[in-house]
Amino acid sequence: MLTIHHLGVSQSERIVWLCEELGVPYALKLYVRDPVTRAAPAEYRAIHPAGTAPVITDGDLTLSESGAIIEYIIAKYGEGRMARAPDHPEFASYLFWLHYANGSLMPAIMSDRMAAAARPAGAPIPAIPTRSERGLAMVEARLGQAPYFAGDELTAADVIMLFPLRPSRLFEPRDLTPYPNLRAWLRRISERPAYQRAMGQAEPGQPIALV
Ligand SMILES: N[C@@H](CCC(=O)N[C@@H](CS)C(=O)NCC(=O)O)C(=O)O
Repeated sequence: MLTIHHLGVSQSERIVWLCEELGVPYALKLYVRDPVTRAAPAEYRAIHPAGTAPVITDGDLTLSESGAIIEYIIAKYGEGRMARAPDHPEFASYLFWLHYANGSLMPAIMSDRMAAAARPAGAPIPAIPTRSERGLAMVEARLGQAPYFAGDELTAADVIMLFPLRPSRLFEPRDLTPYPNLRAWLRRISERPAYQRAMGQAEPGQPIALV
């Protein structure tokens, strides 16, 4: 059976949610971050040399990295669900958002955070939109065209995009008032029974509503 090694408040939430959406059976093992450094505990780092969440084990396989895990589960257990095949009109959109989430948006958010932390107090904020602001503008435009990133139905592209877009407990709260389409997407996800089940198990006691 698939085991999801879930580090509290981390990107491994994605994998729990994906399995709940697909109805793939899994065992969930919970790990707690160091309360001071927020790092994964030694027990977690011992599972895979990358030392980061998520990690899954499946028989003899131990796999790290959100995108790889998502593609593995979709290919092995998805039976064509939650993905877009090459002959689907949304195939390219599916690929774009599936890779944009961790390839560009997450690093952009992290580098904006670091730039803000390094800026001397009172220093002017650059007037040009940062990469993450441009990313949010793209997200808002896309979700104005379709309810989900790859069209009419939820796919793995939505699953991977959620973590950098949630007004998160990890990132600074962001005012989403200028992004009504993004807020509607977050609301749609919060209402999904599979998402509610996933969060109930991965983060018991935490609020489920995303907006
Ligand atoms: N690109 C990696 C990023 C993994 C990552 O940075 N995970 C964070 C949790 S959100 C983590 O493990 N932090 C704890 C640590 O580095 O000790 C992925 O998507 O799997």
